Amino acid sequence: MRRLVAPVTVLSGALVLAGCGSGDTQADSQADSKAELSVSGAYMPQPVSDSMAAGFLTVTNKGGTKDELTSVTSDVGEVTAHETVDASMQEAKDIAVPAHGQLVFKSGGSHLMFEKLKRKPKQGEKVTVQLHFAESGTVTVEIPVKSATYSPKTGH
Ligand SMILES: [Cu+2]
Repeated sequence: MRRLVAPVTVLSGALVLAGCGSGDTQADSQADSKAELSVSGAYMPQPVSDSMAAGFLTVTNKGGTKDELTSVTSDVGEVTAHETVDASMQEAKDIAVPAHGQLVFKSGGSHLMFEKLKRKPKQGEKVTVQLHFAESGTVTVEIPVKSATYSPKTGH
C-alpha cells in the first residue's frame, strides 16, 4: 500500500453523519423522499507526485433515502475511494450516503485517490470526475486544483 506524499493528519471516523450548518440547507418537505444529492467543497491539492493525487469533497443527501457511492471515474486517471483505517489507507467500496446525512472526504480521512495520472493537475485547473451512485446515477463534479498546502476553512 502506497502512502500519500503530502503530510496528512490522521483523524478517526471515515464518515461524518451529521451536517453542521454548511449554509446551503434547503427545506426538506418529504419525509420519505428519494435520495437527493449535492456535492460541495470539492478540491484537490496540487499533487506532489507525478502519478498520484488526492481529492476531497462532501456529498450531502437531503432526501429521505440513503444512497451509495459505487465507483468514481475521471479522464485524468484511475480513481478509487479510500478510507483511512489505523493510519493506513484502504480502498472503500459502496460507501453509504445516509438519508439526511453526508459522505465526507476530507484530509486525514476518506479521500478520492487518483492514480496512474495521465497528466499532472496544476493549481488553477479543474479535474472532472464522475461520481456513480446506486440510486441517483452519475453526478459530475469539477474539482478545482488548489495549492499543494491548501486546506479548507471549516465554516464553523
Ligand atoms: Cu489513498
